[in-house]
Amino acid sequence: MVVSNRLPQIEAPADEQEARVAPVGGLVVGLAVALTAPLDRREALWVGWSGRAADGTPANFARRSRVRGLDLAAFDLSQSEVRLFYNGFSNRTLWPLLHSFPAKMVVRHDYYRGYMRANRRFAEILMPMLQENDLVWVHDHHLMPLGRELRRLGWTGEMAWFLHTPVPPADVFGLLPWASELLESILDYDLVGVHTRRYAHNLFDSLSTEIPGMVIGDTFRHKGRSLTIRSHPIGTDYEGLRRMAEKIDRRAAERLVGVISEGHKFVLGVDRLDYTKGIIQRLRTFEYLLDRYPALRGNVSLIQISAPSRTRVPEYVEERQQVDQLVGRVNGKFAEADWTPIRYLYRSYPQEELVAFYRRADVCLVTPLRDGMNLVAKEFVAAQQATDPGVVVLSRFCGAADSMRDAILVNPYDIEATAAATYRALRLSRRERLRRWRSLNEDVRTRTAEAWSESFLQDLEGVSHDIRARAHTRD
Ligand code: GDG
Repeated sequence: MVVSNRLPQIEAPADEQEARVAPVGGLVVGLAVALTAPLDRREALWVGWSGRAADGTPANFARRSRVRGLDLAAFDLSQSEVRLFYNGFSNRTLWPLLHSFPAKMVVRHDYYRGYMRANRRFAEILMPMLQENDLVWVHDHHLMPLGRELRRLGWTGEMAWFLHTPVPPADVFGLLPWASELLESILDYDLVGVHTRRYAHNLFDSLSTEIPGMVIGDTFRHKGRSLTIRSHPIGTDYEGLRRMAEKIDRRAAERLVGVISEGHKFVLGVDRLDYTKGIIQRLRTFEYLLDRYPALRGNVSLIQISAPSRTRVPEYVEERQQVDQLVGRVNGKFAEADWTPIRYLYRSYPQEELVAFYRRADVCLVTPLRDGMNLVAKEFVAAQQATDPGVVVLSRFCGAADSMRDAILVNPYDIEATAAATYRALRLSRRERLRRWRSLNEDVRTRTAEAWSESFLQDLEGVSHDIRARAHTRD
C-alpha cells in the first residue's frame, strides 16, 4: 500500500489553477512510473487525498478507481485540513525548513495541531484497508508521523517512509519547535529512504541530537526500536521518455517552440514555480549573461516554463510577483522588435510537449537553490539526440548532482559564475557535448524510477526480515 498526500488523478479541483497542474511534481511523476511498471510479485494500491476540500465533514473512507493502470483510493480533506495541514504545516513550515530556508518557516501551533490531526485521520482511513502481509510505503514530509499513528491503531506489519525533499543539517532541523517529537515518530517505521547519503547522514545527526539513542551502522536504536536509514536515489521513466523524444519531428517542435533560425540558441528552464528552484537567480543570471556578453543579444533566448504550484500559499504568490516583475524588467531592457530575451510560460504542458522543449534546447539550466533530487535534469538528458545532445548546467545543491558529475556544476547563488558556466555551455564543442552526455545518459538510463522502487521495496523486505529475526532470537 502506497500512501502519499496527492494522487496523480484529481477528482474535483481544490482550486482552478491547481486542477490544471495536478499531475506536475516529481513525487507523483516518479511514483506513477514505478507503480505502472510490472512490479512482478506485487500489486499496489495508492491511497491519498482526492484534491477536494469538502464543504462539511468529509467521509472517513476512500473511493477506489483505476486510472491509467494504477489502482487508486482517494478521500477528501476538510477545508480546515487543507488550510492547516496542507497549505500550513506541510507547505509553510516543513517545506522551507527541509530546504534550509528557515527564514521562510512559519511557526504556528494551530498548523502543527492540524498536521498531527490530519495524519491521525489518514491512519484511520488506511487501517480498515490494510491486509496482513501488506507492505506500507508512506511518502514525503506531509506524512512523517503517519507510521506512528498506524502503530497506535494496531498495525504491526512492515512499514517504510521515503522523504523526497532534502534533509537539512541538524542545526537547521533543530530550529523546528517540534523537531524531537517528529523525529521520534519516524522510529515507528522499519526503513526510511532518502535520495542521498548526505541526507541520510543529516537525518542520523538530527536524530542523535534530538533523541537519546545510538547509531549502529545504518540503524538508529532507541528504547528497543531500530530504524534503518538508507539512500535510494529516484530516477525517471528513461525508456518512455526516449520513445517520446524520438517521435518528435522538427515540425512538431517548431509548432511549439517556434521556428528558431540557424545559429540561434535556446536555453531552457522547467520547474514548478517554487522559491527553492532558484528561478529569480536564474533570471538574474540570464540578465548578467546578456550584459557581460553583448554578442549573445539577439542570438540566444531563455524559455522558462513555470508550472503553477501551491497557488494559495502566500510565499508562492510573492515569488510569482517577483518573477513576473523581473521578466518584465529584463525583457524591457534588452528586447528588440524581432527578439524577446526571456519567453516566460506560466503554465503546465502535457508531457509530450515538455519533451519537445527538452529535445530542442541547447542548454538546460537546472539551478535550484536546494532540491531533494530534481527529475528535470534527468528528463532533459533522456530526451537528447544521441548525435547532437544539449548541455546541462546543474546546481551543486540538488541530489541529482551526486551522480551527474558530467553536467556543468554551478553554485546558483553565484550569478557571475553561473553566467560564465552558461556561456561555456553554449560554446562547448560537439565532441565535448557528446562526451558529457554519454556519461550522464548512462547514469539516467540505469537509475530509473522503476529501479528505485524495486530496490527500495527489496530493502524493506530485507530490513523487516532482520527485525523479525532479532525479535525471534530475543523471544
Ligand atoms: C519533489 C522534490 C524530487 C514540471 N513542469 C511540467 C511538468 N513538470 C514535471 C517535470 C518533473 C516534475 O514535474 C518535477 O520534478 P522535480 O524532481 O524536478 O521537482 P519536485 O516537483 O519539487 O519534486 C524533488 C522529486 O520530488 C522526486 O522525488 O526530485 O527534489 O522536490 O517530472 O517533468 N510536467 C508536465 N508539464 C509541465 O509543465 N507534464
